[in-house]
Amino acid sequence: MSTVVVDPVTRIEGHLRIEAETENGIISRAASSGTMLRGIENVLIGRDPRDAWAIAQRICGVCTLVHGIASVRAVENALAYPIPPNAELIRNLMIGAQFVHDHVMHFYHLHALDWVDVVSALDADPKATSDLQKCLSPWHNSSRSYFADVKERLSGFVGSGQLGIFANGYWGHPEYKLPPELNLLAFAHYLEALDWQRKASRLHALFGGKNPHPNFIVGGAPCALDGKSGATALDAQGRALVVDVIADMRRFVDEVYVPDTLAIARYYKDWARRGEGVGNFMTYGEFPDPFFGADDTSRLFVPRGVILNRDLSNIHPVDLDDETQVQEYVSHSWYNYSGGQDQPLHPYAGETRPNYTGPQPPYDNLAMDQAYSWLKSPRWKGKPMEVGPLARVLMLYASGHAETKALVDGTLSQLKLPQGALFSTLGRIAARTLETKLLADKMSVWCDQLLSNLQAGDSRTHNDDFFYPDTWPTSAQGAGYTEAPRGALAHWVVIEDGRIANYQAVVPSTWNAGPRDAQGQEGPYEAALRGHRIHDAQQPLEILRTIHSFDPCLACAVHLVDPDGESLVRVTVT
Ligand code: NFE
Ligand code: MG
Repeated sequence: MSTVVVDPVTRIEGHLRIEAETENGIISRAASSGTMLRGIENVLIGRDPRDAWAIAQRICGVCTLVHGIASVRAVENALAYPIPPNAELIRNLMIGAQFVHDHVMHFYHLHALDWVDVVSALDADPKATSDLQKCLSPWHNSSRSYFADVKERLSGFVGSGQLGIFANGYWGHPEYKLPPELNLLAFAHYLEALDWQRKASRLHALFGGKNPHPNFIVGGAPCALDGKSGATALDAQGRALVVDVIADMRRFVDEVYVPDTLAIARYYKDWARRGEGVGNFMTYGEFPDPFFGADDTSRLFVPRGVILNRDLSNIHPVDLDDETQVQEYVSHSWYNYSGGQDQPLHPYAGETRPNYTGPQPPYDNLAMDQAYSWLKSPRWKGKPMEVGPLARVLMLYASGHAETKALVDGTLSQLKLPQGALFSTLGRIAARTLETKLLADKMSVWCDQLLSNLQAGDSRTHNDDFFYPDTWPTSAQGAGYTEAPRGALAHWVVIEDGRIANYQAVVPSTWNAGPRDAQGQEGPYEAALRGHRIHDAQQPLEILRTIHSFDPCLACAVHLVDPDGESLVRVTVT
């Protein structure tokens, strides 16, 4: 047996170590370890719950808005404080924009280089690349001279010997299968996506004042639409910009992201049989009907539920207040629980008490039967759950959403793959692309609704009802959910005498990247790695492909900073 260690995994947010034990080159078991501690949950205790969103949002700089949303919803849920339809629409638009921005960035900047060999692009013929682009979509950057120019820029990089952000790739690895022209085309779009995302961010700045970390408010959205309070983001110019930004997002998704995903997937169909994972999927759901509000979870655009053992014929209901459903274990985590290490806790009663028990860095290997991660192990009714784009697309598909069915079935038939191919590394990537298409289109609908509300004279964006702590119950608790790009996210808040008595966030990357539980059940990353054949242990590209397909964010997952924490920068093989 040998062990492949990837530490840190790069092109993610935060600090992740993967250890994979291999027998004859095949992974027999793996450990996923979050190696840095941060402390946001504990920072929130004792504060005014109306301020929690601003602090909670600092959990992450990637999914910058989702913790703000989960936080204001938790407080609104606890204090039964409804918000007006326009606020719901603005939140839907902001969450939608986060998805589209985040997924495109993940595909091109964090994941593409696992599949696209940048150095091979130097062998591409610009004319053939131009023909390929014209065949894939009507995207405007398609001329021979455009691709000749991109190739020139790339050879400047390589020729200078300074690959910069492209250094340390496993270029030339035999698992790279794309022809040079597709490599060049994808590289061109890598650069274009950097520019595109700058404009996409403006939607958050318009509604929330800034990006990253737009502003929120408990009880609504913090922007005026009536113009009474002076300047408003949504004056005629602002409205035109929102429409323009959404059109720009949709064009890039339709003409670049979707066709690129399909074109690349054709060469990697064997990845539809790798990286299956735990086979259980969970969504909290997202995008409330603006007229019914977030508490009416029967009307969410992405439904709430659980799929067990890949059985799409049965959706199990999820209740965030039921203390027997969502629970976190710390049996293999560097935390203490006051009631016993193997006794899982529901987040209302959750505890965040760091307890590092070693090994002392630098260490060679983790002991998988002991504590080995700063992540907890969340479980739903005791079972590990995969969350994220695949879970959401499966939930839409299983609940009969016509557009999703058409998109998924169309994609499978174009790639000549069976439905079972969805449960894989490739399925996860395709699901992310398809949900981006669904949501970018949906954003136009929410935008139209918002503009017609305004036209009809409803410009309310927040609840003006009396909302001061002396009107609150002495004690209250609430759960605020959202779907973050990486999956189901919720915050649980307990309020006593107007202050936060307990605050717990259970985060998508914790669901996916968490360690084993008291029963020894693996988390989704760990399960997904089992069975991978590693072609070259010095270049563990296969591990990166499957781990990146989940889009890890360890800043989110641990959300606790150890000033003395060291991280090891190495890839080792023992
Ligand atoms: Ni930091 Fe996050 C998303 C959240 S991942 S990126 O999406 O919540 O766990
Ligand atoms: Mg937590």
